[in-house]
Amino acid sequence: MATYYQEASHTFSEYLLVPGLTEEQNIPQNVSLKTPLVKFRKGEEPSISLNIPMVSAVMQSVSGDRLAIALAKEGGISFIFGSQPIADQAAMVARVKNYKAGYVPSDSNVTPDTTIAEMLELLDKTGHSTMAVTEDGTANGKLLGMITSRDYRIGHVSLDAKVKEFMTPREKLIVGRSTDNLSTCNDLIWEHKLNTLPLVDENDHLAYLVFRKDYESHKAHPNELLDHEKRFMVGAGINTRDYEERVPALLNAGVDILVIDSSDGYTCWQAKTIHWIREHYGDSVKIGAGNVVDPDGFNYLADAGADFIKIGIGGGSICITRETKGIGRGQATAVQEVAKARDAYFEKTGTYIPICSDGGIVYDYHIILALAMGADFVMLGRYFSRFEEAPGEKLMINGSYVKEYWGEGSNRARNWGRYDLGQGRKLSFEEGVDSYVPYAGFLHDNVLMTTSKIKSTMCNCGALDIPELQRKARLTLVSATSIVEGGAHDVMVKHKDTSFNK
Ligand code: RVP
Repeated sequence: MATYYQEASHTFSEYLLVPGLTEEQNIPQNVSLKTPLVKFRKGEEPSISLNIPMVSAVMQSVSGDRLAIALAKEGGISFIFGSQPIADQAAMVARVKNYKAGYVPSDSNVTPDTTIAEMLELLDKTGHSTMAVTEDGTANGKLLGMITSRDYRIGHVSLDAKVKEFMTPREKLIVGRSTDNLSTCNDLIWEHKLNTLPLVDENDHLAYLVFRKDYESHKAHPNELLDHEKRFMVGAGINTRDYEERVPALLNAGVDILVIDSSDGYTCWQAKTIHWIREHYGDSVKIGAGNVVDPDGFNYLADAGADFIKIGIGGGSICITRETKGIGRGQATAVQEVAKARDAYFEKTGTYIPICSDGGIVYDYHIILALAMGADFVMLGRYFSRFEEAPGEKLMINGSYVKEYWGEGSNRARNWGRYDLGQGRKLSFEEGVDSYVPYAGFLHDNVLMTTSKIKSTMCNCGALDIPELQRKARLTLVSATSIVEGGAHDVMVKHKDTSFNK
């Protein structure tokens, strides 16, 4: 006979936190959101931790290289989508890894013999008026000078004139060494009142440009998630089919962590994929697995060797898996059950495996509920898809800006590998939709707001970090009527809030 769970499964909106004692030290400035990303042994430190408990979904409409850089700046990590050719995904990873915070490869380069007309054409294309003048006109050629819009006056110079007549020649330039750290660069920028500092290698070839404004931005991001070479960290999604080719290519591009991307991860194919990685790379390659919704799924992937485990089936905003296939579980219940299994596994083996609540975060407060219920971090799709840095198109619909957001199981993404159960990559039926979400501006401003709400609630619960929140949290299920009571009620609201994140 089938097994029946006695309790209904619940979602986040059905819970609230009951505040605990707030003491003097419980102020947002003292709260740490640092959280483990990969498994670790009792008493040891994880080899990778996040500085904020937020990662971006393995989706075409969410995790491209631009969003990955913006999120790493804030202390989280993106998993670059795997539903694209291996070379394209590896190139995206490489772009994140090559983006050195504060050090910019010069993208507008000319030679001394470039004409002013050609230079203006380049300016039009890149929008950058500060150009490096190199021997061969490349970003890493021998540096011969710099030219900026202050060096020539349009309308007063002949378009046939050459760059060399107006540039600041190399001997008059202040330059730094490619090995200089940012604070040395910043000292030079201030000392010589520069806007741009070129950095050269031992052969006087151009390596990077450091801009005054970028140094200031670096200072404004104290949570940056950096590897030991001070490059941004980035993850990538893989599938259980082409990993023998995909994994080496991603590692070659510098990826920091992988995740097997699937709607149902309780499968022998996930175990096989992890075993293959362990066989070829030992523990040096970090790999997450999932998704699961119960202790059996968790224990299976834990025993297979996963470094973190993702929870969630059918809760995603664009996901129709529950409707099409009838599988899934209320996200809050799934997190609670898997958290119990994770704690039991830790007790039994001494290994702590972080868990990630994936999908179904609608309001910011859902994030803190997921954390309080035991998640170490959350994965978000819709949330990030609304931002300027997300790959979707920004459009004006009925007078408001929106971004496109589509599921990996939609006909648009055609990521059938994520959903197939061994039958091959072909269209069976859609498990996701194509949609619009309200445009919400830049990632930085939104993440700052979200994390400040999380910190504030943690103060209400008397918690200074996530483990303390998990120990102290007291959660209560709420009735349908009290959910109504939670919103504005019995008043005529003047300005209806149309934003999705409260
Ligand atoms: P959400 O944040 O609620 O938008 O959910 C994002 C999650 O939804 C993803 O991380 C993934 O687990 C799931 N997803 C992605 N595509 C689809 C689909 O097409 N069904 N579902």
